[in-house]
Amino acid sequence: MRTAIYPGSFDPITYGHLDIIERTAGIVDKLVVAILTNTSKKPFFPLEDRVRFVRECTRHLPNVEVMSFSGLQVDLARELHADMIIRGLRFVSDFEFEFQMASMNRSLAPDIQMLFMMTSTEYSFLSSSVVKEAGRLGGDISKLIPPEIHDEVSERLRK
Ligand code: COD
Repeated sequence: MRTAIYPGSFDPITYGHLDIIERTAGIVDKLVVAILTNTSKKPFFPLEDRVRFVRECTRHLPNVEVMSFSGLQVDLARELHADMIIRGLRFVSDFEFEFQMASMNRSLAPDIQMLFMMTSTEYSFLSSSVVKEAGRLGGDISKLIPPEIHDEVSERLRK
């Protein structure tokens, strides 16, 4: 059985994340979306909301589980007996960050593979940060985040 973890902040989940989740779920037996408890990015949405949002948006995917985690992603991968860690790539700037993180992970846990999935063209500009900025300023974010969470996220960003 092939298990992958997809760690991230998901603050909030976007169509870009969901695209990576759906495509990965199609090639592994089990995918665990792992949401970091304390991120250096100081999340806008509390952890329990970020977890709930991802759960609501992935209900249609029977082999996807959602959980929170703290500590190192490689330790979580070991704990769950995962074979690989999935990350998404958009820009060259993503590559620099991801390469550094993958190299660090490799030195900590050489047995766990890092797999990178290239963004779909239509989501190449999309990040949780642009969703938050556009939403805060009253922009239409309905094409950026799934309908399951759209109303709640928009309303909270506008407040
Ligand atoms: N298209 C494709 N991929 C995307 C898109 C998109 N539109 N949007 C986001 N992604 C990808 C990102 O590139 C990333 O791979 C993933 O989705 C998650 O993105 P975010 O922004 O939600 O999450 P990050 O990058 O802030 O998550 C960072 C972690 C929480 C994973 C990281 O800090 C972590 O694991 N920390 C724990 C300590 C650790 O193990 N550090 C690494 C070794 S020292």
